[in-house]
Amino acid sequence: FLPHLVASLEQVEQTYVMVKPDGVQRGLVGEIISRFERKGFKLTGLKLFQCPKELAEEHYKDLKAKAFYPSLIDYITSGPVVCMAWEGVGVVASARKLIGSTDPLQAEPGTIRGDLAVQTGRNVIHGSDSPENGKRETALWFKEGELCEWTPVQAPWLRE
Ligand code: IDP
Ligand code: MG
Repeated sequence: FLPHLVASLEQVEQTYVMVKPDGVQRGLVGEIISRFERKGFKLTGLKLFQCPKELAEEHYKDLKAKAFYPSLIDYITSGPVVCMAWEGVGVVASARKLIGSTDPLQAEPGTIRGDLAVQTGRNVIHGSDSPENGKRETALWFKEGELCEWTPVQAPWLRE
């Protein structure tokens, strides 16, 4: 039994995180990126981007039947977003914890939505809800060549 081998077999995940237009307009981009940076995950993609309507519709296709869907598409396309791809063991669930509950009034203090937002329709950030969606959404929002494979110098100081 070799613990370091078991650790190296742990699944490295990808998640897609996005500062929504309200977060960009409110000047929260640096604050939000720094929370993920300080946690210790690896940034593999980053861009400021005006989302076309078709992409917003594809991203949120599971919510198409909801009454708020049209206003959600308007919201996401109302100004530039900041698209991020983050990588690491356990990054999908951990990012969701850093982000907090969908309704910012229910989100715990210390989370991004709990600290920085008040309404579900202006909840400043998106994060993928499963490893499968992390891969799917990263591929949806980033083109080939926009992601970087690299080794942060801090890697041996984050995981034994
Ligand atoms: P999540 O972003 O926490 O994963 P989802 O249920 O997947 O939450 O909903 C996606 C997004 O749709 C939310 O982040 C929010 O912007 C919007 N949304 C969800 N529920 C409502 C609602 O009841 N009113 C308005 N917007 C909503
Ligand atoms: Mg969701």
